[in-house]
Amino acid sequence: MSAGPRSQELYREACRLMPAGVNSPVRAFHSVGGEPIFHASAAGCRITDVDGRSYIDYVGSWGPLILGHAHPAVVEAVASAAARGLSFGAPCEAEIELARLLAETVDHLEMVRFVSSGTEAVMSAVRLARGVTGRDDVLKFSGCYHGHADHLLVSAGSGLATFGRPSSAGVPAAFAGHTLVLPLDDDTALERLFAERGDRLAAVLMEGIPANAGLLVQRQGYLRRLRELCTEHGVLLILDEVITGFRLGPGGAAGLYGITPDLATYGKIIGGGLPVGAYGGSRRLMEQLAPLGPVYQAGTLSGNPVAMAAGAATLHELLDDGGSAWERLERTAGRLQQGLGAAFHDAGLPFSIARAGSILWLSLQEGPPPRRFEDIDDDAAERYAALHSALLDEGVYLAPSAYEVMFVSTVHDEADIDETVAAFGRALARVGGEMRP
Ligand code: KE4
Repeated sequence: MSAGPRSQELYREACRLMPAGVNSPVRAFHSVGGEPIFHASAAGCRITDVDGRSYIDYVGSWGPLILGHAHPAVVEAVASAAARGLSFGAPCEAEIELARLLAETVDHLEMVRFVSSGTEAVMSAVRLARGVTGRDDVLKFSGCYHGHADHLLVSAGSGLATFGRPSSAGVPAAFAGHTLVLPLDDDTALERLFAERGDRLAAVLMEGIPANAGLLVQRQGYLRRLRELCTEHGVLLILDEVITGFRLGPGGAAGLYGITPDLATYGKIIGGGLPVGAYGGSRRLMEQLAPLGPVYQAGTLSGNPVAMAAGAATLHELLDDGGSAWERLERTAGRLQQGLGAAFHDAGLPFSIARAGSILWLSLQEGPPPRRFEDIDDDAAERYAALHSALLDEGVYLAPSAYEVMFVSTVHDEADIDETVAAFGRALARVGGEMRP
């Protein structure tokens, strides 16, 4: 599918002014081919592009829009807040309301600090962990993404427990030198690393459920052992819930797995579509932050009243009806998983669908969904590209990357799901031949 004429015209102008015409690389469609589609408006679960074409949306702005686009309660909260002032750079009641919603919902959040992105939240949580422990090294896992702070843009070195190598130009090797990288789901490698270096680790960073290289659902036993090892070695466990926070339920991945992190990071849903990130944990840890403690972090638009209002309205919609929102999400996403499974089965193609609540990932390879980045079939990305383009023709909008997930919202209904499944059937009939390994 090619973008419409107006979208193409805008893309040419965008490319003149912004690198690849985008403000975040994955949006450029480079891994799926074709040109990005310029969005004109969106409502509910549907997007309308600048050429008047509409699509059922499963990107949801990469996760924030659990209530769908332009939810009336969120739009009204934003408009009302904006009319009272767009930014103060000073304490305001809206910060208390969102902080209270987080602290009252998530047991391990005694205190939070708001920032303006998930990257800032994770970067700051790592600095806090280093400041509190006096240690420098941080462990992350290959395939996991925690934002674009220099020391976290690292890829696994060869072998197992290795110090990361910068995965981006502009990151000095020294900046990656305190970041260790392990493959996920490898008990032996984890035990060995803690035995050798546990007393030098400030923190372990783990996505609630790794969802940036497919959806790599981890074993509860693996996560519980990670928690034990952190406790044994005085290492802070930072659970990165930027995607999973309030996506999987009120307690996020921590609640789902029964894991209590020392610090947790949030973004996306807690901003309701506006720029909000947060990190939080015990009072003991959080009061090490400036101006009370020695760990510095700041931000001009941190706690922005309009963004706080969007986040609070979103969380109220999710929390106020006693959790039924997540029950609806489970039913809708389960229907989608079942329907897509049937469509791929009828097409005779290798696939598996990983799902955690309203997050789904199409793994276009033989066998069960991988738990480790290293087990993802490189060729699957090409197969995905053919499907992505064909689905655009059929009015379904998936992320322009084989490694990104699908998000279902509370406003996707059975008819939308059935329409999506039918679109997949038509798309697979057209491009299934290109997708065979
Ligand atoms: P932001 O700085 O993009 O708000 O958050 C960074 C981040 C941190 N932690 C996790 C687990 C994340 O998934 C992210 C950002 N997610 C990607 C998409 N999977 C953002 C989309 C993009 O980079 O354009």
